[in-house]
Amino acid sequence: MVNIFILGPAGSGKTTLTEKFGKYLEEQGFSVGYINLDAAVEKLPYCPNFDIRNYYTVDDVMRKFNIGPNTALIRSVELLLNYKDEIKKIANELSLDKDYIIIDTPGQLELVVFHSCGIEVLKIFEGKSCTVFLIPADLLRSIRDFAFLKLLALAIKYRIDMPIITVISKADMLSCETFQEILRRKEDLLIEGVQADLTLELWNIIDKLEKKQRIIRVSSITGEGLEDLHTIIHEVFCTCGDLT
Ligand SMILES: Nc1nc2c(ncn2[C@@H]2O[C@H](COP(=O)(O)OP(=O)(O)OP(=O)(O)O)[C@@H](O)[C@H]2O)c(=O)[nH]1
Ligand SMILES: [Mg+2]
Repeated sequence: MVNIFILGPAGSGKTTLTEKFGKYLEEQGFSVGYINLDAAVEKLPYCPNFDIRNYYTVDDVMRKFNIGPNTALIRSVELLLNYKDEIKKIANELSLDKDYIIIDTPGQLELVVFHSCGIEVLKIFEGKSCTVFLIPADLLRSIRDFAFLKLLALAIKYRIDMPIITVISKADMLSCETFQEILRRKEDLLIEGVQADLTLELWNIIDKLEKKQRIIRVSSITGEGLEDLHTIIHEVFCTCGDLT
């Protein structure tokens, strides 16, 4: 059994991928459990085995504490820890008969990774765990965008201390050719200027520190990359651990 946390910037396609990837795994004959930790989501495309909204929603939090939406989002992640036992109970039950548990995380990435309570929530889940970090294709316009988001993925890996698989989500919005073209524009980094120098340095750090992982492109619309994603999750836990 593997816990798969779906993490990424707001709107990067976490909830949609939770449903599509889960369905893909089920079609391959695996059994899948679904957990929703996002108290702000209105509608879910999948039927969760655990849904934090059965305990509270962000609207409830705003009303109860008389606070604005942004503070309520922070409070709603802190409140997850009050339901630690409930989450643990369901996760343990699911781990008995599921091959995978997919965990859909709150929209705002920073709530999960900046706040220590977010990290504690991830630790509620026992056993093998990995994170799928989504870099949405619509945020990728230049090599600098890519360098920045890869660096963020690396910082998150450092922060959560768990294998992290970096994936380009919404791949249908960025053709392979355009993406390759963006990568080829590494030469742009040589253009004089502080930003360019910095980007080059950052890129070197990424190359040096990041365990090499082939780039996976996934689309929940076309189904592209779902098989690759499954393969790489398997590779994370196989003895070779080679993700190149
Ligand atoms: N083109 C395209 N759009 C997608 C894909 N996946 C999701 N979307 C769209 O992106 C928007 C956000 O998708 P969600 O799955 O709600 O993203 P999220 O990361 O869960 O969003 P938050 O939880 O609010 O941060 C929706 O309009 C989706 O229809 C994809 O693979 N391709
Ligand atoms: Mg979502």
